[in-house]
Amino acid sequence: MAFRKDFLWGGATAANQCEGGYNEGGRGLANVDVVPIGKDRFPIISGQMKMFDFDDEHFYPAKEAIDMYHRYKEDIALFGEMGFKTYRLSIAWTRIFPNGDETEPNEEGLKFYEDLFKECHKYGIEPLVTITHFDCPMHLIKKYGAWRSRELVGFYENLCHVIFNRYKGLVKYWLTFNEINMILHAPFMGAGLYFEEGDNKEQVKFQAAHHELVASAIATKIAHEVDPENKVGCMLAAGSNYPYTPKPDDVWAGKEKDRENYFFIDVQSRGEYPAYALKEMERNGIEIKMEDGDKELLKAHTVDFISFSYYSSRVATTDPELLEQTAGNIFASVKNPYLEASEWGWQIDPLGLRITMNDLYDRYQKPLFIVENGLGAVDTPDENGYVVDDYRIEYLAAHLQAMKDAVELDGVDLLGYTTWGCIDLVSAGTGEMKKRYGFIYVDRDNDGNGTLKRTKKKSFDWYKKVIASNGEDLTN
Ligand code: P53
Repeated sequence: MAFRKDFLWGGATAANQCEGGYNEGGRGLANVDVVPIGKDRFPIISGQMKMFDFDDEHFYPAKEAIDMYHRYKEDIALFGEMGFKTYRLSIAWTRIFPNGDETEPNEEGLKFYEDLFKECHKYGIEPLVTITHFDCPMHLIKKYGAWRSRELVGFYENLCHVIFNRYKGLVKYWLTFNEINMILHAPFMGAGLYFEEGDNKEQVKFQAAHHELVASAIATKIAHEVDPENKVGCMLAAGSNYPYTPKPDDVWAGKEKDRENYFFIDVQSRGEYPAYALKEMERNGIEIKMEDGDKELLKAHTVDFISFSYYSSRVATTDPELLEQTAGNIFASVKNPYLEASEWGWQIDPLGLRITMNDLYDRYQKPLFIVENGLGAVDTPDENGYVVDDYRIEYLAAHLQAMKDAVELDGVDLLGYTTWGCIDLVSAGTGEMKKRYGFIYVDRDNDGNGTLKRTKKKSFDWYKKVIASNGEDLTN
């Protein structure tokens, strides 16, 4: 048997990509609400173009998303039918603290998630909760400049106090920041950061990252104090870097690229800034302002497990001619000539998952949790809404086989696996509905048309069988 008996099979979503109900239940506005679909999306998410509110020219897919705010019971019932042991979701910060800096939380928001968690437990589903999945209250962005300000640490701490106490006994698995390394690639979407004239962008990003890292350690501390049963994880947008050639310069480039990502997890898991990062910051004139006690906090409250998303491996080179980017991905990467790509240009590499798992396990020696993996593809439903998504089954089966190899042959300790977008939802990178990951089809298009009706795809029954066999039966 490859997987532990209590292996946490499931699926993952994020509040702003599925809930909708953006102005209901007292909810405040967040960065993730005001990122439109279309050509301005990338300049906005990367902090080059300012968008602080809705305008009439753009369409904002997160406003209604797939309306899970009103339909979560139906959706969780379907997850239960597939046999999910866990459901990864995120809390919308602005449902709990609409502005972010209030002293008292919004009861309606708290109640919404309490009901949702109880609904999960009805089906024996353990919630896995991301405290922030890219979202930052708009008010905190306008008033404090988001995570560039130290004050955000205190507001995040308040949020943690409230949710850990309120959901004690209902939630045991927590992730502090989704894809914490995304702050480097999509600073507005990832952390509410935008830049002013004359800003040293790297300085701003790394100072903001320090605030998130401290906030993450404080969250871990409080989680353990409130309930020793709580398990807290960091979350990395992972995918190991391959050197383009055996040329030592390319190998070195790969190592540097990996370290760009590992930096965050090194702090969260080993509890201190790694020497290579300190040296590099020194060379680049980046100075992290720390407060007394920060270093001790980071050291004392490291994470219990390492979670990550994996969609693809990456390639590094020093050859400028090859620095062509793979299309449709926030992470610029060099094309790997040995791999096929998805319709969005994301290169498909199941063995890369095994490599990535081994790299992370070798480095941290803590249990891993794969909290995102999947294929974004165009689905064509028949007249009954049924989708024959053999391509998705094929992608997932190959990745599950690689994951099994990492556990069975390499001895990696793995807590669970949640596929990304187990129900179709809005794409974070592009804002499209058309880029679907789900086992459950949602009738909605890029422009917001559709009945929002849910239908099972072929992969629904396949994944059900995978879970029932605890990963033994991967056949289509
Ligand atoms: P979409 C880029 C690269 C790796 C992970 O992405 C990424 C992104 C953002 O596009 O984000 C994670 O929706 C993220 C999810 C996101 C998912 O990957 O662009 O945690 O919110 O939806 C897939 O296809």
